[in-house]
Amino acid sequence: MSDSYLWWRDGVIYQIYPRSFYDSNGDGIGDLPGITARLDYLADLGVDGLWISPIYPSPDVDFGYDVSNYKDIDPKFGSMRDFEDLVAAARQRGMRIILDLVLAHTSDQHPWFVEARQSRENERRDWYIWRDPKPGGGRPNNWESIFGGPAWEFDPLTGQYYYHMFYKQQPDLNWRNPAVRAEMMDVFRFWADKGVSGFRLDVFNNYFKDAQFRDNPPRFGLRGFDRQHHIYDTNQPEMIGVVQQIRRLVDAYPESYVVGETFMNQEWAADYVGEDKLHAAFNFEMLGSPFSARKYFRAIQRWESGLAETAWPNYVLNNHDNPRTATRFGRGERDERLKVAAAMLLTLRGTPFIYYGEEIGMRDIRITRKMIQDPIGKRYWPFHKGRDGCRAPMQWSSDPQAGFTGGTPWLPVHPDYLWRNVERQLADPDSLLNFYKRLIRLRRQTPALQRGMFQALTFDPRSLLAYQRQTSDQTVLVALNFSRRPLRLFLGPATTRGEWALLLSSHRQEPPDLTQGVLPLAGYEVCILAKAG
Ligand code: TEU
Ligand code: CA
Repeated sequence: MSDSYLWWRDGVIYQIYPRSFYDSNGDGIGDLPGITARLDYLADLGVDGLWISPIYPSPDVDFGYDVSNYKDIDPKFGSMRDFEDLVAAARQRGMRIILDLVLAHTSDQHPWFVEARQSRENERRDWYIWRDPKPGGGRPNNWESIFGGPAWEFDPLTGQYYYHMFYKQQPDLNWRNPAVRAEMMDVFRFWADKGVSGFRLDVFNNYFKDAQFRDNPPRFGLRGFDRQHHIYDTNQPEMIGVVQQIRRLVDAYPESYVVGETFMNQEWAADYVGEDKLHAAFNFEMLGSPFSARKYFRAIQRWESGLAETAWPNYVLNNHDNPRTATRFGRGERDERLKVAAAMLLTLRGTPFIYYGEEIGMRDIRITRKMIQDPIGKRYWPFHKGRDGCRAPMQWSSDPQAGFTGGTPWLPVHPDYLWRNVERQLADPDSLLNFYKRLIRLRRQTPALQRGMFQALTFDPRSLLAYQRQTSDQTVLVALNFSRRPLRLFLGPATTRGEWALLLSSHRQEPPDLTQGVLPLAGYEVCILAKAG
C-alpha cells in the first residue's frame, strides 16, 4: 500500500440514501441533481468518498435493492447525464463516488427473470436458481428467507420453485452459470469506465449456495430463519474465487476500492479482505452494540486481531437497515453521547463510514402502520416496524419539509427538524455537526490518526475507552468517557512523560496536567492529546 494519502484508506466515507438526501424537482424523492446541489456541504464536512445506495431502475419493492437494469439510472433519480455530472462535480471537490452493486439477486421485473420464468427451456432459465418440487410435492429443501417465510417460491407456469434469500420479488441469480458471472464483471467495467472509484457489494457472501442444496441443520432460535445454522444457503467457498476476480478487474483502475457487505456472521468478514481480495468488508458488530465502552472495545479487538496484517479495518455505526445510534443513545435531545461515539468512530484505525444525517444527530421517525413503506414492516407489524425509521428526509433547514423538498416527501420529515437541522448546527460552534467537522479535519491533518497503530490503554473498560494511535514520530492519545459521571484515567510512566498538546476536547480549553499519572475526565468527555515521538 502506498504511503501517500489514499482516499478510501485515510479518508472518510459518507453513505447517501438517495431517496432521502435532497429533492431537486419537488416530486418528494431525493435525486442525483439533488446530491450534486449539496456537494459543497459534503466537501465542507470533509468526506472523501460518497457511497450512494442503489440508483438503478427498480420497481422499489426493496427501494433500489431490487434492480431491473444494472447499467442505467432510474428516471426518478435523474438521467445518466445527471450521474456523469455528479461524478465530475464530486471529483472537482476531491470526492469519489462509490456505487452500490446488488449482484446476489435481481428484481423479478428484470428482463432476465421475466424471460427465465417463461419456460424451462428458456435461454435465461439457468440464470436463476430453479428446482423441482420434492418427489411427492413440496419445497426442494428447508431454506428460509431472511425477510420471512420459505426461500422457495413456486412458479405455476413451469411447475418449479425459484430461490430468494430476500423478498420473493428478489430472485437470486445463479452465480455458478459462467454467463451470469461474465455479465456481472461487465457491470463493474461499465461503471468504472464512467469514473466510479468504488463499489459496495450488497450481501456479497450470499452469491453462492450449496451445489447439492442440502438442508440447513436446526438450531435454537425464535423465528424460522433463526432456527437454522446457515451453512448451506450462504457463505460458500466458491466466493473467494469471485472476490479475487473482482479485485483483478478493479485493480486495472487506479485507486479503486471494493467494500463488501458481509451477510450474517460478522466473523466471516475477515476472510474476504486482503491484497488479492476485497479492500474491505463491513463488520457490523459495532452497529448493533449498545452504548458501552466494553462492548466497543471487544468489537475493536476482534476486528483488529481477526484481519490479516495487510488488511485494512473499517468501522460503521449506522446504515439504512438499522435504527440510528442517535435514536438508541440520544438522551432526549442531548447529543453528548453521540459526540463520544463520533470521536471513537473517527479516531480508530480503519476507514470510518458516516450515514447521512448521523452528523446532525437525526433520530428515527416514528412509524405508524399507515405510513410503512418497507415490506418487512408491513409483514411483521407491530413486532418489527421495518426500516423506514432511519430513512427519513435529510434535515437541511427549518424551512417547510426541512428544506428537503418543495413537494410532499416520500417519508415524513422528523418533527424535530425545526431546530435540528444543518443550517442551525452550522451556526452553533458547539453543535454535533461542528464536532464531526472538527474530528474529520483533525483526522485529515494527523497522520497518526490515519495510519498509526492502535494500542489500547484500558484493558477491561467499564465506562472508559482509552487508546493510543502511534506512528514513528507521533503519539495520539484518545480518552472517551462513556459515562455521565466523572472518571479518572490512570496512565503509566511512558505515557505520562513528554509534552502533551490538546488536539480536541468536548470540555476543556487547556491541555491537562498528566505529570501525576492521572487524566481526570468529565462525564461524557472526549479528550484527544498528542505528543511528538
Ligand atoms: O442487507 C442485507 C441484510 O443483512 C439485511 O437484510 C438485514 O438482515 C436486514 O435489513 C435486517 O433488518 C442488504 C441491504 O443493505 C438491504 O437494504 C437489502 O434489503 C438487502 O441487502 C437485500 O438486497
Ligand atoms: Ca426528485
